[in-house]
Amino acid sequence: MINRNILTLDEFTIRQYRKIPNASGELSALLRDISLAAKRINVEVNKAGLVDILGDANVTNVQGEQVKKLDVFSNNQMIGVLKHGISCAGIASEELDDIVIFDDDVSNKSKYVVMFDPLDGSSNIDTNVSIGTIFGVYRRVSELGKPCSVDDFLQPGIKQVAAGYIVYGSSTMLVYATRRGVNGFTLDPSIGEFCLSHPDIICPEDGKIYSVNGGYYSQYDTSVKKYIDILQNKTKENGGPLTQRFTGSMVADLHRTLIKGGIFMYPLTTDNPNGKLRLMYECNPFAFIIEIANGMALNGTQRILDVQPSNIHQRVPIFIGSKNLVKECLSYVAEKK
Ligand code: P6P
Repeated sequence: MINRNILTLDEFTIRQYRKIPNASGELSALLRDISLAAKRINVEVNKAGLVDILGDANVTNVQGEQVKKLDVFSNNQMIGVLKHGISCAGIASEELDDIVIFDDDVSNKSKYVVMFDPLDGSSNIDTNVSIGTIFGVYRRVSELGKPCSVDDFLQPGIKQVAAGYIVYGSSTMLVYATRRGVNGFTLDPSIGEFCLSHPDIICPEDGKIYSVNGGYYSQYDTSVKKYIDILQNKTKENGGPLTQRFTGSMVADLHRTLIKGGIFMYPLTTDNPNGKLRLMYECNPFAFIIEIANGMALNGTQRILDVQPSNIHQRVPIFIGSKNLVKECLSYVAEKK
């Protein structure tokens, strides 16, 4: 029996808004816009096996990756709700080479810009593995009333006002963080609303799961190999034994890490000497969420959130999750530096 007294996402964000004097309500409206796009994406993701929305869109994105039709659909949904809302002056997307400046009277007065990966892990679409949407929200540094600019997007992750993700899995969940905390909302299809199911999420300080692509072991730096060996040889006496889980979908792996604890790693490899995962719309949002939830997120030498971006598509290595595991990791990985 579903408890009808559970707050919907809109009720929750409006209650948060009422606590903040002089708040404009734009952030509540922004999150509502994103949740609408998520519901529409969810419908298509859940029926991908039934209609001709599977497979490739016969285009490659700025990453040189084959774009799936659902990527294109999801990207268009995110842009549509943000462009026609009242809170966003422009966006950057994994799917687009350049930023999109909305440049209309309402958008130019909006306080925020949003960076997102509309459908991360999309290579897993055809095999029904959980995939997700990731977003980060920044207050503009450019003058309100005028079009936003690239400077609004090249801010370090610590400047995020909010960040979140939607995981399209056994259930569809929207998780978002502000500096007031991390909260998770599960989609109740019977009323078409995201409902508060995971209030005040905290990432456990320790964990029993490590998440890394073991197939690249030979390409990792010696210090990373050494740490992976340490993880594989933990016993009951020193916090083990650990389990390895790696789905190939960052949203799925990091949602598990946030809830159950553990460490997720995507280190440098010889194939990806700068790392594979993107700073602005994959690593920064999750680093913000995990830090607010009492976890840690590093690039091997510094906080992910302190990295000063030079371009919207730059990649970084990432070590993220339970505070004690990331600290232990750093003691090996930073040694190499
Ligand atoms: P690999 C998906 O393509 C993605 O960007 C992340 O979601 C995922 O964690 C990673 O790449 C998987 O990369 O090289 O292990 O297949």
